[in-house]
Amino acid sequence: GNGAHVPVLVIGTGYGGSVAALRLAQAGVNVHMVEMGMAWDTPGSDGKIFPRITEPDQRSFWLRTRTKQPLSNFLGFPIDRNIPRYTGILDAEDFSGITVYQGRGIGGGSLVNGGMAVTPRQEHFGSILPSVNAGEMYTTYYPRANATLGVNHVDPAWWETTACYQYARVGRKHAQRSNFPYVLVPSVYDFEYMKQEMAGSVPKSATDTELLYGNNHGKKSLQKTYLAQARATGRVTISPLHKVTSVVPASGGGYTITIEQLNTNGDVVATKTVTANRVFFAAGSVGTSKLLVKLKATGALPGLNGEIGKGWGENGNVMCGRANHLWDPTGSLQATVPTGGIDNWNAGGAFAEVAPLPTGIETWASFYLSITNTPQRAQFTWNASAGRVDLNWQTSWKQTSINMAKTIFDKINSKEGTIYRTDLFGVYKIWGDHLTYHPLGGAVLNRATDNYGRLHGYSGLYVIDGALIPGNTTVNPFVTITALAERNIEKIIATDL
Ligand code: FAE
Repeated sequence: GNGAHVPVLVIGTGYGGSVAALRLAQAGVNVHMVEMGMAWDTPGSDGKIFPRITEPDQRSFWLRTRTKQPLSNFLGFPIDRNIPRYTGILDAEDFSGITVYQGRGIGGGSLVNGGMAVTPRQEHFGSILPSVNAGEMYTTYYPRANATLGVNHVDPAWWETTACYQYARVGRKHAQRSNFPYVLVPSVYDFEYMKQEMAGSVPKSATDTELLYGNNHGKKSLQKTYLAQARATGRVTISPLHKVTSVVPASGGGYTITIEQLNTNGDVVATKTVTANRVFFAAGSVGTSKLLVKLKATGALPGLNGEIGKGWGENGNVMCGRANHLWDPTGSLQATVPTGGIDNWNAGGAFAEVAPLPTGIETWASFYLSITNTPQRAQFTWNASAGRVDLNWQTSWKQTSINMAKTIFDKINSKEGTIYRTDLFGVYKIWGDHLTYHPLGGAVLNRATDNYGRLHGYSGLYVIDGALIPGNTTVNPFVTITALAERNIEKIIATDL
């Protein structure tokens, strides 16, 4: 409540925040978590908590009156539609050069993401987090993260035959015919549940176009893993629809946190202050960076160092589709959870996930989200006249990512005698170069913070989310965010409490 004092306040309930809350609670510390999004525990009028990808409604988007679907077009036609303004689950946050997609609600990105739970190859780890001991990560913290996240592997024999992964097998065939390795990747979607979906014995989720706006079954979001364990300790409370706007040193020690309570229209209905001995910034790369940049520039935390806001990258995300021949249908039933990728990282700088196009009809299209080794990094800055934080990313910077993705798809197209789809992101537009799903950086480890996420300039302030990672993880990021948080919180509990 207003005026309360808590030992630890965690801003945000995504991967970093959930790791911090669970491990602190297990160490006997009471934790309060503040989450700007909704709780996502109550069904809507259709009896479901989350809508399908094919039927976006008010639950789908954060405070928008029109959907902003990542795939904006089909057969060249725009598919966005008007929706009531609501504190929905997916935020398509627009900066001048890029739209950053993020989850909003208890569980953060785990509510909306594809569930691909990929540990980077150890040989690449030095390029991801150069100041972190790789040996410890691969023997202790990656295994701990994978176990607690409930990561599982698809049964290869089932994958080879099920109708819902025909699109993935077509993706593998084309990769291998061009001599690219195709790797099956682990997931937090329960593949035993998916088998039962296909057998017709349980309610369908991934095989009924659920993803992006939440999964009603099957996906082990943080609500079912870290946060369930955290709540079970009895030491963790969570306030949804509460947004942190300020953190300042308190006169008696610790910090005073200002929090706005929102209604589902996004209006501020109350402003509260709480004091805490320690504050963990876990609002995601964008959320944490925006807060820290504003607090430094406006004099709330002037002692933060000059690295705040720097080192932001988008994991080199770029999307594209290919048009297959009529003898290569990708299937009208496509599980929304991707299971594999094409690895051309060392030779071409690209790891391309073979993604679904769950339209319910045969499209003869293969669709891909590439993660690329682009060197481009952007910076968040305070725009005093507009009273907001800007990001200086340029859309043209995606050209390096496009070139890297082309090392895979130009070769496949030439081998198969096929072409790129031009109807998915507009009219005659091949590349989805306007967005990212993987924001990383802005308060980089060992620069804005020490080597364990302690913010320079203020004792008791920590960063513990994707903002710590300088822009790229070579693969999908949440396992690395989780593992790094496990490493850092272990050190912080051992030495700071
Ligand atoms: P995050 O999960 O974003 O959590 C931050 C939380 O803080 C959110 O719940 C915010 O609402 C909340 N918040 C922000 N500001 C405030 C504030 N001022 N006050 C209170 N609360 C606040 O951060 N990654 C993978 O590894 N595999 C995938 O298959 C995958 N697919 C994805 C698909 C989509 C569509 C999207 C959007 C992302 C995907 N990702 C995937 C990325 C992954 O979800 C993301 O890297 C992590 O969720 C980031 O974790 P953090 O803990 O940094």
